[in-house]
Amino acid sequence: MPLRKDFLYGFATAAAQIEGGGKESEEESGRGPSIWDKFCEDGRTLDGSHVNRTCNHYGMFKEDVAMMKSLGANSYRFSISWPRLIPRGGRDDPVNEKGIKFYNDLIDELLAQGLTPFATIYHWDLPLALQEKYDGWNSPEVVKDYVRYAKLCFDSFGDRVKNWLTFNEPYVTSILGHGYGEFAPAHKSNTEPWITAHHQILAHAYTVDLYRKQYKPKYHGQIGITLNGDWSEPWDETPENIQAQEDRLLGFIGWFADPIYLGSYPKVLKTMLGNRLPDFTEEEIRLVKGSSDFYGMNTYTTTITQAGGDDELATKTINGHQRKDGTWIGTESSLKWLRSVPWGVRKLLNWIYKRYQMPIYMTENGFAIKGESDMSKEEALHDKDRVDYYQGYLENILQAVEEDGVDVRSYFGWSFLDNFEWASGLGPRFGCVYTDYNTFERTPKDSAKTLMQFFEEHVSK
Ligand code: GCO
Repeated sequence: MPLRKDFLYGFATAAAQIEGGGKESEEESGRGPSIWDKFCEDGRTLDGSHVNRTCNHYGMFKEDVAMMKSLGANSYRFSISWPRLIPRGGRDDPVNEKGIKFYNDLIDELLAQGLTPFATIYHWDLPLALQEKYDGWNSPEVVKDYVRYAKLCFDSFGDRVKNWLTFNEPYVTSILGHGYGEFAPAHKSNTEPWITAHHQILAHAYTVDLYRKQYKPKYHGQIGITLNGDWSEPWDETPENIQAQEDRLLGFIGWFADPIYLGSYPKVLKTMLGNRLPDFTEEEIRLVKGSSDFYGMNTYTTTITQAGGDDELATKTINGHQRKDGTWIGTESSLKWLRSVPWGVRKLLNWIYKRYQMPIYMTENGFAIKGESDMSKEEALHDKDRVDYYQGYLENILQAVEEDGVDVRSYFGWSFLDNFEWASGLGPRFGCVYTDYNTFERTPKDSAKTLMQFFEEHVSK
């Protein structure tokens, strides 16, 4: 049983990470600043790079679509920039027509080339004005502003975009943006993560309700959320470490997936957080439960989990890549949290499928090779560790589908281009296509071919 005939495959990107062509062109485009512009201006990126100058996808989208097409992709996952459409973000604020035109042109180009658009409504670039006005995701006001923004997306693009993601990885923006202060808006707090997450879940649920009532009947599209999550193995087989592994998966994935697919926050979170975890009203939870047409899945690595730790932001577990016997799992990458552990993805797919029983759309998976930013372009094009990563992960995904019966319906490699890796700036390279940051020239790496060849072979004709 190979992959489904309608399997979607290609590459994933996010607006803030690839669109910027430089300060002037961004200003000219009418995009308002996001919390990431401020983050960069405050000097918080590792290499001093600025989100307004990344890969110039804004100016080069036609070439990019043509390249994806020539590589063999049949779909493209991109995100829409809220401050590009509504520069100040609020429900009564003016719309930037140039922004609408940009995404219209992109979508039309994709369709003309036969690629199915898969659009993320929010991939972390909150309009800065909303952060300043009412503290962004901390305020329930943001829910209404988000729904208006999503409605604008459906009204403008819904006739052609049939696959929608409300949010990308609310875990990351909540924990890293509002807990550890490592991502925008750089807040350090042990209460904000659960409030900002709660508001994202509500904004998601109200938006899905709107889509299902007003747009789905005429456009027949589908809508869901995409969550990050990595498999974890227990440190050893003692009951406390087996429990820690389960707690880790629930605190990481279940925090969002449990309310959305099962109707309540996981017990472990309630026990750990007490009244720091907000409650849903009955009316809210009726909307939240069942508010995703599929399970959107981003995954990168596997960790080893141990009970203990005093980190109240991460369900009191310790996670790393070192086993009890001192050996390490997986190939190293350019980032500490990421190692290539192909066998973990099959276990994770099984865990998710069993618990939530939804069709799975894999919306991100990828690797940044250690030392790649110091390599010459020639060296970087032969990206063996990334080729190995993709081959290993894809074989395991295929086994999950063929042998375990997991229903997987898409796969998007992260990422199309080397791009702006948030707080790490332009250092780590995740692209299957090499970006020259001086000239914006793009050149496919070996991994782009590996990836597309795999689907050419395994998707039913
Ligand atoms: C994500 C992030 C991406 C990152 C990627 C690599 O959705 O996880 O959206 O933007 O670049 O995960 O860290």
